[in-house]
Amino acid sequence: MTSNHRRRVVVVTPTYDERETIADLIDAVLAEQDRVDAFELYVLVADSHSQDGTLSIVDGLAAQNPRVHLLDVHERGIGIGLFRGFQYAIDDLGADVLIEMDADFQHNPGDIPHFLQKIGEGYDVVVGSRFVDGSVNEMPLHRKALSVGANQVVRSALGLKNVTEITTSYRAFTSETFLKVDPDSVPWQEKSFIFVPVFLVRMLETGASATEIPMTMHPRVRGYSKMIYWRYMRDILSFSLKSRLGISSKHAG
Ligand SMILES: Nc1nc2c(ncn2[C@@H]2O[C@H](COP(=O)(O)OP(=O)(O)OP(=O)(O)O)[C@@H](O)[C@H]2O)c(=O)[nH]1
Ligand SMILES: [Mg+2]
Repeated sequence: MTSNHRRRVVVVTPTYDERETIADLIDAVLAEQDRVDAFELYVLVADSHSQDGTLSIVDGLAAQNPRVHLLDVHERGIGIGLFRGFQYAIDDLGADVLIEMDADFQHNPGDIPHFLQKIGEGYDVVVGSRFVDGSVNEMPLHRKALSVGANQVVRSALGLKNVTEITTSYRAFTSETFLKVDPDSVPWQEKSFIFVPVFLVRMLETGASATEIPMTMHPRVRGYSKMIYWRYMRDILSFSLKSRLGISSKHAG
């Protein structure tokens, strides 16, 4: 009966064409249940109507396992997948805590207990970082350089001091914190990945207590990348400049 008091965690993973990893990822996430007694783990795959069979793989797994859920958001964009996924996880799955995580195994499911330990200590937002002691970043050099640059630009433009990592999408936060963020202040309908850094900034602006944990970042080995770098860098620079100049737009980005 103690399980009645366990907090429900929904790991929301956005997907577009991830048939090569999604089944293994779901297994690996749910296998962490044994290491997180105080929480109940669920997975929600928020898919942009993939063309490669991802939908039917997840549909099949969801039919067999009540811990697995699928949301087809129909439109393209990581922001739409994540934002609609968080809403669905709270409204339909009763999430107390959300974890935002990529589906291609670049984020290590083994880090989940470390995120949840910090949530258990009372933090509202826990950020996985490649820039704190103990982190492991196996990305190629040019990708490392890009992430260092993008993080520096946003952090210095906004004067962010308490987080070192804004660009990778591996975080845990409470549903309460998500609900405090004004949907109009995050560019969740943009097709670029700009949603990822802006969403974290908006959560921090709610006054949420935040901490970072070291994370392990692997290069992608299966499937293909959907990141369009020039678009992302353009949007990062534009967001940083607007923030610096105090210009607010309805869909900031
Ligand atoms: N729902 C949804 N998810 C997406 C979309 N584009 C990307 N994703 C997912 O967002 C996550 C990150 O996308 P990636 O293509 O891996 O981007 P990245 O990790 O920056 O780039 P790589 O290092 O090259 O993999 C993955 O789980 C993708 O499947 C989209 O249009 N809709
Ligand atoms: Mg990736």
